[in-house]
Amino acid sequence: MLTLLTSMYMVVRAISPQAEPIRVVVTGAAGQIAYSLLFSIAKGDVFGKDQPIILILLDIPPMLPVLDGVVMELQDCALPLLREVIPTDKVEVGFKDIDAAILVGSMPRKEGMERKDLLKANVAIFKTQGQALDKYAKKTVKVLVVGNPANTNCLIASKSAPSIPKENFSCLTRLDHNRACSQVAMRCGVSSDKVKNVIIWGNHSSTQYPDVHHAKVNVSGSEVSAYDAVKNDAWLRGDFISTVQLRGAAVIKARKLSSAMSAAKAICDHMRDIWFGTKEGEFISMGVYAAGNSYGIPEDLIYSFPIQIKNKTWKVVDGLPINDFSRAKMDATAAELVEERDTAMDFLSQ
Ligand code: NAX
Repeated sequence: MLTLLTSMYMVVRAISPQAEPIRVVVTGAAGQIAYSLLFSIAKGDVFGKDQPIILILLDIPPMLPVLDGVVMELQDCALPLLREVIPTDKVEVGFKDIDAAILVGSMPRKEGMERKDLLKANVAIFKTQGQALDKYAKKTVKVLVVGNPANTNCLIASKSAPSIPKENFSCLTRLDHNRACSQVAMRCGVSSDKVKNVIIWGNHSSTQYPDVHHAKVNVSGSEVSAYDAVKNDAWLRGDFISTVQLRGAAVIKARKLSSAMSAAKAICDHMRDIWFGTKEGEFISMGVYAAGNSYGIPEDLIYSFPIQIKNKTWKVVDGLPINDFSRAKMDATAAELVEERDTAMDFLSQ
């Protein structure tokens, strides 16, 4: 009976018209990450190869002429899934009926700018965008915050959108996760897909804690712990951690521009996992709402945890043993987030 139903479903699917388009907004759409990202989204790498898309590109008014150029290029790609591209500087247009929001645009740190002033400017941006999500987006919208400080910006957006479940908001630490996978893979002389279950704990900042105590590496067909595969505990507890923590700064130093290609790839990985789920037995890292019941992390933060996703719903992978070395680092990054949140909340209430 089940086989019959499955084959009937496949026939209906084969002859039915393509799915309704979904509406996806990317903010900061005239910027460098978006330039690497939009093509992948529009060609089906994130939401599926048979999912038509309406792309909405949101940026600030001075960037509208640049957005026109991006629109022309997307049109010139002649991508069958791309049904419409809408450039705008208005949140009421940008967030109308959207299914997914990728919030890349934020206020960059300018020369001589204090950390507090940067936070203040970003609270204003993410409050406005959160309110617009609340008012105009579908209640099922999945929101990914990339613009820095990503964790706190995500928290502010979520607090400003009380009608959308907190669980629908997440922030990007997948780039850090991918960096950690790649470092271990290169060290072991294997491809990066042979490394799984690394964890980025905490803030997307230099206090983040890249942890491989639960990671596995497939070496010549057999799975071993990352510590056994690397065979160099000093490196794993020292240079490995600082390399991942400071990778963004190293890219800026070399390229004179911040990570864009790798950030775009990580955004695609993150959103695709939300849409289609994580692989069986594997977990990834993303910043999610901490409810105060996982690993002793204080509540009301957006904190990066090991995460599994099924049916567009994430859960923290709980119960992993944590040693003293890890505990101290997980707490240090949480403390930074608490301080950032408290400062941001002062600005939010002003
Ligand atoms: P760009 O400066 O190239 O682009 C940012 C774009 O955002 C600009 O076009 C700007 O006009 C726009 N923007 C500013 N305020 C806006 C607003 N209120 N509404 C809509 N658009 C607005 O920066 P890019 O290299 O693309 O980086 C974007 C953000 O990603 C930065 O905040 C950066 O720090 C952050 N990153 C976060 C990462 C993460 O892992 N969470 C990694 C990569 C990246 O560093």
